[in-house]
Amino acid sequence: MKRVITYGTFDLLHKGHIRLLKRAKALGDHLTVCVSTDEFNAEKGKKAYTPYEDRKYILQAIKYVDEVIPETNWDQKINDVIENNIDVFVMGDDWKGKFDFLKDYCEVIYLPRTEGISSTKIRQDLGMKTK
Ligand code: C2G
Repeated sequence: MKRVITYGTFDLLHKGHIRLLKRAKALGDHLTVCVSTDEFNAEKGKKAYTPYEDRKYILQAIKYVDEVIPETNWDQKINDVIENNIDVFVMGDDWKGKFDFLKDYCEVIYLPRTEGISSTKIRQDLGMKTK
């Protein structure tokens, strides 16, 4: 059972998120998604439109997603990888290199982002605040 993990806010869910989750799941048999809590998003300087519980509920409905756990800080990844017996850590390549320290614990893969879409672009196009 090859176990994969990925992290994110997954606000205003769009095709870029789904393509990331689909490709992440294809790398193994089980995908855990670690979703930023509203409090952690504030630390990231982001304010999600959709509250954590709803972002979790939405992700749990996606066929590529097997488990959803909270991301509450920047420093939990090594422990998450060990505790969840993770084989592969996956992120979009806007994060390329940022999590290479995990290579001591699991495979680290950065996947090309989906061009032309982002939660920020959606907010801008809708005339919403982007932060
Ligand atoms: N993504 C993508 N293509 C897009 C937009 C996003 O592949 N057009 C990917 C990102 O690279 C990321 C995932 O979808 O791997 C989730 O994106 P965000 O919700 O924006 O996540 P982020 O705020 O970058 O949080 O500890 C890591 C952070 O929690 C990552």
